[in-house]
Amino acid sequence: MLLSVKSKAAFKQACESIPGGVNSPVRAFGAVGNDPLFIDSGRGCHITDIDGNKYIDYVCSWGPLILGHLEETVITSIKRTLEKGTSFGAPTELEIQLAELVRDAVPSIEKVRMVNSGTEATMSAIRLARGYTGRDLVVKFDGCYHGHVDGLLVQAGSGATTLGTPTSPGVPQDYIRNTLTVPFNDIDVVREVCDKKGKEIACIIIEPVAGNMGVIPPKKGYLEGLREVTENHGIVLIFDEVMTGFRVARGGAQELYNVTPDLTTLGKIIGGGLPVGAYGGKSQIMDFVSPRGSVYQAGTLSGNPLAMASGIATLKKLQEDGVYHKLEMSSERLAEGLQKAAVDAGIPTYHTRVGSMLCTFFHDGEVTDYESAKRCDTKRYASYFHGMLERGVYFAPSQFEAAFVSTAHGEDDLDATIQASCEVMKSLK
Ligand code: KE4
Repeated sequence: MLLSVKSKAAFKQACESIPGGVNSPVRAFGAVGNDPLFIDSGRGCHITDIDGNKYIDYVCSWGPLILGHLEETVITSIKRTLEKGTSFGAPTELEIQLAELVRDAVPSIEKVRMVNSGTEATMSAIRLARGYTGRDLVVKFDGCYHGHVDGLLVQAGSGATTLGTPTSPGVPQDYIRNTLTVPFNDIDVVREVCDKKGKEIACIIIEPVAGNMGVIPPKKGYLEGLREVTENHGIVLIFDEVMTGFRVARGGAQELYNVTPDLTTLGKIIGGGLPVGAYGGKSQIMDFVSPRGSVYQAGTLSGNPLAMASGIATLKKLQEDGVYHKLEMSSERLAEGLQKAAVDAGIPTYHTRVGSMLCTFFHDGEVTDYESAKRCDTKRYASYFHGMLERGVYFAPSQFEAAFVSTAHGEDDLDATIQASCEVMKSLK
């Protein structure tokens, strides 16, 4: 049994001042039971909680830490920038550097605007698509999560699904009226909706690899189909690559699947652990954004120097030869080991992986969309989660999330994770 006296005390105290004791719902262990662990520090692929328990970390701050905790070039970059100040509310050359690093990796992005979170990025991209097309309707996909944007908290994944509120209270019907939701991975439904309402649809926003209902790759030809139907109807295609950007490939899912969206949203990795989001795409569309154009969007700390410095160092590191090959080898080793552990124990699971994001679905059969994801045995996932935690492995506290491998995960860490999974899977029989 884990020693978690200090975490329990901290959680009790946190609940006095913070709703649910956390600043983001999915951290609260609501779906897996018990109180959340309060983390004291991280280094490499490890985190240590305030009771001194050390874990191999596969949450990686929900994706940003693709280089692991305290990566030296990132920390040096932040420290050096800090010595010159924290924020000026005026342009800095760091913002140009990060913008150019993003453009270098994602050629479809001709212009990019920095914001402070993935939510801000998707919210702004949708406003831009509406302003550019003069249309109101937005299409999203069941189980995809694009942050807590009012109009997108409809059949949303991640914490919204984990905590049983895929469509959140507090969002007026009037907002939802303009949001159409369709199943992920079914191109015929998208074609039908566009045939019926194409002239009213401003944009279709999708996670090109779904990462918020567990990890679900697009079916063969699906993204190409989306590109074709949006072209035909003059609909802005938005790839929400907040999670997949610089994760599944340096150029994101659009590089991996060779499908080019009109707009891309980014976050997580481009901040290297500090708050950054971004949206970008064709100049023809991006030039509608204020002050170049009239679609308004702003932010006090957008382009914050420390966050830019962190993102710049991270993206520079990801330009190095062999980084993505190492991530691929590590992720494949882990995925194969986790799958073998489940098969050897006779536990019905379905395993997915795209690059260094992966998922073990506790489901006997394929998981290709939200409906099949929701049929997972979340209780068994919770038992697995705690079994792994007790063996020093920290996976996401929800079946409807992804596990992330970083460049800091070494073979010993991966093999220890696989060994722990063999033991825990056997204990689930
Ligand atoms: P943020 O506002 O949390 O920075 O980004 C929202 C967002 C947008 N798009 C995608 C594809 C995302 O995955 C996210 C956020 N991801 C969740 C984890 N699945 C963040 C974790 C949390 O909510 O605490």
